[in-house]
Amino acid sequence: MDVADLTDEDKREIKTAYDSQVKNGCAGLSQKQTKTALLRLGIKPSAFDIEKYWFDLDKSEDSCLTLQEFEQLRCVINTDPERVLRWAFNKFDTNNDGTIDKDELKKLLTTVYEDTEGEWVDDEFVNDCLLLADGNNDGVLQIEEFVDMLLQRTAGKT
Ligand SMILES: [Ca+2]
Ligand SMILES: [Ca+2]
Repeated sequence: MDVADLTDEDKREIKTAYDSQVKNGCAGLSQKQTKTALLRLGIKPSAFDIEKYWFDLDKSEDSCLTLQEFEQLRCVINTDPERVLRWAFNKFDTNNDGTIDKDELKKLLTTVYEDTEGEWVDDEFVNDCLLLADGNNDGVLQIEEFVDMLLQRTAGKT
């Protein structure tokens, strides 16, 4: 979808959601507020959609999203989950060896599940995910294994 395809009503809804999250004295939406505003529009962003959008716009993490940018995000979100996941894979492959190992996977799952307290993304959980997704049994995730794992999860399959 393109911004030009939005109806006046779409734009009103988007503006209402945007305005509901903008705090006094701030020039726009933080990542967290953007997520809340999208949820108000009935859109559930994946853990990486918003981060990647910030990255694409070349914004720093604490910079804010304008209404115009929020409209664009509304149009491009959820269009290409695989591309977003491939981006996330490279981001979390911190030692750049082309695979996600256990430590990298743990950080990634913590982000996916927003479990900053480490409440239930523990070593056992990470091991289970790795076992399930590791199709060729080499103990690390290749990009295809990783994309399959998360796309299946978001599609609600087992
Ligand atoms: Ca790696
Ligand atoms: Ca593997």
